[in-house]
Amino acid sequence: MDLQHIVSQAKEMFSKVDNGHALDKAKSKFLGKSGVITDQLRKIRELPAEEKATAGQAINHAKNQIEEILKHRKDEIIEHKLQREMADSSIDITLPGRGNRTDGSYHPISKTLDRIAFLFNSMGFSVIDGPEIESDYYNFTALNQPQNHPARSMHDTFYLADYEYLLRTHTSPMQIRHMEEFKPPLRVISPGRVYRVDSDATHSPMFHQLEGLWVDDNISFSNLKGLTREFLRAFFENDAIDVRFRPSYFPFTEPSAEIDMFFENSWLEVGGCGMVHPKVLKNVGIDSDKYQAFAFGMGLDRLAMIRYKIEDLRLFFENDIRFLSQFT
Ligand code: 2NL
Repeated sequence: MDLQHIVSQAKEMFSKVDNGHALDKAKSKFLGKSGVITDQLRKIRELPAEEKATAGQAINHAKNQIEEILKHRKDEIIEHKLQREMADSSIDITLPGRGNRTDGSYHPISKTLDRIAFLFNSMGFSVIDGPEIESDYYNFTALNQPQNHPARSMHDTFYLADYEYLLRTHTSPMQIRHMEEFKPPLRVISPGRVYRVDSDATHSPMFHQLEGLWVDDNISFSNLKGLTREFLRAFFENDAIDVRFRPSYFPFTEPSAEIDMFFENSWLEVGGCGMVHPKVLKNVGIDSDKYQAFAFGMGLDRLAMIRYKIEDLRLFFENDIRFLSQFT
């Protein structure tokens, strides 16, 4: 049989198959146990001795050619398969990136708090932080609200361990702890989560309070008014904002006032304040003949609602991404 004819037969057969399995089958027709080339090699035995060497060389040459063609075709098939897979795939690696969609953003309450901390820092206040689970003593008794004091009913909360502990109803307990630990003069704000039994569009069982405290030997009620007014004007970026103090009552301050501000044609209540009650100062070992102190409390959530014009307090706590992503 003409060896070159066998080689071109192999070439033609290999070129007609398009997958590895079919190629293996075609290969065995030439190089397998009973393949054409194997057959030829076997037949060398029958040839006269002087022809054996030449025939052997020729057959091996043909065999090498076929193996070469096979390898080439195998590479082609692999390459085609890859090309086909890339064409079918929905990933277009030439498209530009879509950006990182998992970037988070600050919660409006956090942004508001950062801003408030910055403003008070610039007026010499430090920020203090403390436990949300408090003892009855720090939340009520130290603040001149002993057991059975009627003002306690306005601050009903969630209790733990048979009423021995509770979720703080204001951040004042932290200020009490601070006055116990450090000597005046003191200037701090204590922002944080507080809890009350209350729930509707403008009240949430958990909300954020911002309290401030200044203890010094030459401060007065008029400083308190000036400070709260300056803070509100800076916070709302409006130097024309009017602030009004309305007489009020808190067990821990005397005198006490509600803080109202004139905003977009009406008076809004934004917090309460007063001169710290002498009994409270006595409870923390501060001599009220030597020092005066004033304190104020505001709803952080309420300040954020006014600033961002948010109508419903509950939006802050529902974690709806459509709401939160507007505060990047
Ligand atoms: C409000 C009113 C207020 C205070 C908080 C305070 C703290 C200490 C001593 C005395 Cl340690 N007073 N804090 C005083 C008056 C009012 O909060 O409407 N908060 C949302």
